[in-house]
Amino acid sequence: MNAPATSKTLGSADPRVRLVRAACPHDCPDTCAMLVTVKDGVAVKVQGDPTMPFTDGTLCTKVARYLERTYAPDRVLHPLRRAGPKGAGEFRRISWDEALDEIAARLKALAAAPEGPETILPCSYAGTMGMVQWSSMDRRFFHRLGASRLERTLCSTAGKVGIKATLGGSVGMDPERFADAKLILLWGANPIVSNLHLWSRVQEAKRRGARVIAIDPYRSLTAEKCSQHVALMPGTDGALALGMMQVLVAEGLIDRDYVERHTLGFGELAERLRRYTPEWAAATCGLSVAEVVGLAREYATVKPAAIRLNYGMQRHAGGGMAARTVTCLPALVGAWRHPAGGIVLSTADFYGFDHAALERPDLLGARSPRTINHAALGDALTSAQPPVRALVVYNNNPVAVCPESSKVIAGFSREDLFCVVMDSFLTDTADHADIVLPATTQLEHLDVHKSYGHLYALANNPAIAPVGESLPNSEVFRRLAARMGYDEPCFRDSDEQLCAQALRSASPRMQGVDWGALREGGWQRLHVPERFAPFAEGGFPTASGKCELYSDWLHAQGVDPLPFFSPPAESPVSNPALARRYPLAMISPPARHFLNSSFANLKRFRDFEKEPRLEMHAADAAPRGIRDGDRVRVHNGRGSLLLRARVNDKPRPGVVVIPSVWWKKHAPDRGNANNLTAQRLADLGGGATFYDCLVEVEREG
Ligand SMILES: Nc1nc2c(c(=O)[nH]1)N[C@H]1C(S)=C(S)[C@@H](COP(=O)(O)OP(=O)(O)OC[C@H]3O[C@@H](n4cnc5c(=O)[nH]c(N)nc54)[C@H](O)[C@@H]3O)O[C@H]1N2
Ligand SMILES: Nc1nc2c(c(=O)[nH]1)N[C@H]1C(S)=C(S)[C@@H](COP(=O)(O)OP(=O)(O)OC[C@H]3O[C@@H](n4cnc5c(=O)[nH]c(N)nc54)[C@H](O)[C@@H]3O)O[C@H]1N2
Ligand SMILES: [Mo]
Repeated sequence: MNAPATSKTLGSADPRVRLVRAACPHDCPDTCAMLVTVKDGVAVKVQGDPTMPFTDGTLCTKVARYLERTYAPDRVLHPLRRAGPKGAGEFRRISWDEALDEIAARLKALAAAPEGPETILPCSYAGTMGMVQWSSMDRRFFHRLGASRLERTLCSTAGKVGIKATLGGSVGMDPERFADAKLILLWGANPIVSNLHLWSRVQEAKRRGARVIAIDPYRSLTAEKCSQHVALMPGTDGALALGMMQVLVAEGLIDRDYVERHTLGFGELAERLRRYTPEWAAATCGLSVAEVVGLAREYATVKPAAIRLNYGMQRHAGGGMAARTVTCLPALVGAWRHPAGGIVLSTADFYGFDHAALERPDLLGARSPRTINHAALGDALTSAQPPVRALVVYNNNPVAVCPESSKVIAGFSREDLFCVVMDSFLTDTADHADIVLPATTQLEHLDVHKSYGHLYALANNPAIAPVGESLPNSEVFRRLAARMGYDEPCFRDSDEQLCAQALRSASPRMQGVDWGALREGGWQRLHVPERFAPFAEGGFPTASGKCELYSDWLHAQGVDPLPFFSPPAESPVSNPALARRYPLAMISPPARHFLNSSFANLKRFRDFEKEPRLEMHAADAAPRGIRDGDRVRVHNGRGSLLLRARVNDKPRPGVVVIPSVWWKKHAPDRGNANNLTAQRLADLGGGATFYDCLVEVEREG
């Protein structure tokens, strides 16, 4: 355990007051640098670090109130053992020794049984993004054990693989440069809600005369403030990009020089584009031909042009190919030439953190345990062979966030499944646990962070001692490893050592980023120029070094090497019979005051969001006799859900929106949007397809 540490550079006149440099742990591209004021051992204030350029002194409404989370009255303070039926959330207090002894005994017995350790599954995701608490000692533990491996596909893998095909990795333009762009496309992105510090850059660009266009089926808070809103049908982004590309080629709007020097396969792409007319694209997307053609012309002629692609557009069956296709656009018009031009979905691969050192996959030895896809956890828990017999959940609330809840809940309700949940709160998932272990929040543990939305590394110093008996994830796995008899030295590494290991890297961009300095200063920019134009002279991290319009890498995986339109799985075109029964496309993007399902337990944030709601267009509400404020039942073949209807014309016709992710136990009928979503996987990366979901809506009562 690490003693709370203070940065020497942050002195205070009052000896009882300390200022601690910290980092926001949440799964958000902004990864803010925070300053925590501590008085007499109690955290009394959190604020955005004014010296950190991307954070620029501000935090979002949720994290500005992080103290309410840390000191919430409903924090789990002690280990607990189940004292009622699964799901009832009835527990009694036990000691850490009792809890860890029992867990180790159960895991040992399963590992020694004929089916072996594959019947054990770690189940973790993005509750915290710090390297130590997210993926270090835990991974070492499960690798050593030989447990089933979890493919963590809930969020981004389809898009990640899609852009890897085109650009070579999760790289792109520097989000800090958006302020200098003259045209900004917010493509499947709602930065006011989910990427607030990028929005400040977009506003700055607007003040300097830039046009900002939202491409989104929903008139989000962001779309409302844009110069133009292109409201396409969900899952049709690939078609829009293909139609735009045909216009670029047909009208001679291509940057020939850039394309010749820095792309691969333009000839083949141009040939492919013949089938994708703007008329076809408009019909497929539910747009006018003028919108498609106008967007293409503006994109090619206004420079510099920046695209913020975000994960909303890849939660569909064709999401991977859609992300790959949109990502071809900047090279065609030479947008990469300028630091404020190009596209960015994620900046994660600019970092060279040493994940192998943290996670130690070598501890598997020659074993190659099965993998289980997180997006199909419901199926895994109800039908995998050999069955999953023990589940260790941390940084994750799968009962609320995984698709097709009926199956997920059936799995978690199995009496023969031994389930451990490590969390700071009694979530929907914890209610199903046999043993609950209290987890520290970010103010109570040490960590080191990268970001997927800027180019800085951050340190998180613990500001206060753990609340109650809570422990960091890393410490729980350290103690479990000792009980299992794992005597490799790596199981005794401290959190401090783990942070240093994460940063030990030969990557040129990590030059000068060192744990001692980072811990002291809180944040450091990667070794990249201030006005960074990563691909102005090509140099993409693909096999060819070029932007791959034609991808041998995809071809080798049996995927079409050229961009093509891969439609949603649930749409009138791909499944007309289903669309007749369930004619509305449902999406469930982030609610502004929740962070996935985090913060949704705190009354303040629920009050901001009021109640679980379904937003719809009058053109869909009227024929169903639904008026604003009515109670409605949303349903499909997978489930049903009771909500309050908001008839506000924000979703385009044909689309309904359920801001998410509510805890089920706070909803009128103990359900949330994932009662309706499907476990079907996306075309690339095995990604989840939360927004590929047809439903019908009826007035209730
Ligand atoms: N406040 C808040 N911030 C968050 C989160 C949160 O829960 N709350 N979650 C964090 C996480 S984990 C992530 S991954 C990011 C997500 O960040 P984003 O990817 O920005 O999030 P989404 O809201 O899923 O998607 C943004 C927009 O995409 C639209 N959209 C949905 N389907 C489509 C489509 O097919 N095409 C197009 N063009 N648009 C579509 C939605 O209507 C939404 O307005 O945000 C992070 N930030
Ligand atoms: N319908 C629908 N479903 C979705 C989405 C959607 O848009 N619509 N979005 C999807 C996306 S993009 C994502 S990323 C996933 C996110 O799903 P999750 O990764 O499960 O994220 P959270 O809901 O924030 O829950 C994480 C849990 O981790 C806990 N936690 C936080 N820090 C720590 C820690 O240090 N230690 C331990 N032990 N626990 C900790 C929190 O208290 C919280 O209960 O949800 C997905 N589900
Ligand atoms: Mo996510």
